[in-house]
Amino acid sequence: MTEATTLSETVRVALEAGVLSLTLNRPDKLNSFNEEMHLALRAGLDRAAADPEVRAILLTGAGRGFSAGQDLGDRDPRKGGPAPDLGATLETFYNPTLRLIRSIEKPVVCAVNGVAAGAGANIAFACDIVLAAKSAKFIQAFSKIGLVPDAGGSWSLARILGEPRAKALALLAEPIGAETAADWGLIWKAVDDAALLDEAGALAKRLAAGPTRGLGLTKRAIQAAAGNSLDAQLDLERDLQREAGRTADYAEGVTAFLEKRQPAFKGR
Ligand code: T3D
Repeated sequence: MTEATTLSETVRVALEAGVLSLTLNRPDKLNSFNEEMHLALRAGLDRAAADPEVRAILLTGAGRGFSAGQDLGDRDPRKGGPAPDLGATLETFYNPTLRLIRSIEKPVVCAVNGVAAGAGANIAFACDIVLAAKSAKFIQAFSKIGLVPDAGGSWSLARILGEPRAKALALLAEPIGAETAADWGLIWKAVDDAALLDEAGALAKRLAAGPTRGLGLTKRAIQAAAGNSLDAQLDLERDLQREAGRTADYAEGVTAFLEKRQPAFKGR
C-alpha cells in the first residue's frame, strides 16, 4: 500500500491494488466538514480522476461516524457578524465535490461506517455503490436547524424515493437505519458492522480489476437515464457502446471468454 502525500490529516489517502481509499478523518467531530477537509477530499477526488493507477475509489469515515455534514462550530451565530452566505459555501465547497463524485468515470464505493447526517448523508447517496454498517443511521438533519437538504439531497431523495418518503425524511429529520435505507433503495446493502470495511474493500478491489473504461461509461449512461427520453438514451447507448467496443479491455474480455479463462483487464 502506498500512502499518498497529503497536506491535511483530515482525509487519509491510500492507494492499494488500484483502489484509492479516502477516509474522512475528524472523528472527534464525527467527520463534519470544515474547509480543510473539503479541500482535502476534493484533492483526493481530483487525484482519483486524473491518476490512471486509480481504478476505483473507496470513501469512508474514521471513528464511529461517517460524517455529520457541515461543522456547525464554523457557523456559530454567537460569534456575531453578518449571517453567512450558505449559497456561497455550497458553490465553493459542497457542489464541486458532488459534481466530482458523479463525473469521475471510475466506480466510487462508499462504506458508511456510522451516522451520516446532513450533507454527510447526501455525499454518501451520491456515490455509485453504498454499503453501510447495520448500526449506521442516515439523517436529513437540515430541518432541525432551519436549512434545506443540500449536497444533492433534494435531488437524490426525490429521485430514489419519490416525494412521499423524500418529504417525510427531509421535513421530520428522523433517522433511518441502514437496513431501511437498503430496503428503500437508498443504498446497495447493509452489512454486519465488523464486515463492513472488508466487504467494501473487496468490492472496490473487484471493481478496480474490472474494465475501467466500460465501467465509467456505464456510470455515465445510468446517470443520464433519468433526464433522457428512451430515444435519447438509445442514442447515448449507441455512442457509448461504440467507445467501449474500441477498448483493449473489451477485446480482452471477449478473448478470455473464447479461451475459457478469466480476463486480465488493464483499465484501457
Ligand atoms: O453551512 C453550510 O455551508 C451549508 C451546508 C450545510 C450542510 C449540512 O450538512 S447542514 C447539517 C449539519 N449537520 C447537523 O445538523 C448534524 C449535527 N449533529 C447531530 O445532529 C448529531 O451529532 C448526530 C445525530 C450526527 C450524532 O449524534 P450523536 O449523539 O451520536 O453524537 P453527538 O454527541 O451529537 O456528537 C459527537 C461529537 O461530535 C460532539 O462533540 P463533543 O460534545 O463530543 O465535543 C458533537 O458536538 C460533534 N458534532 C456532531 N456533529 C457535528 C459536530 N460538531 C460540529 N458540527 C457537526 N455537524
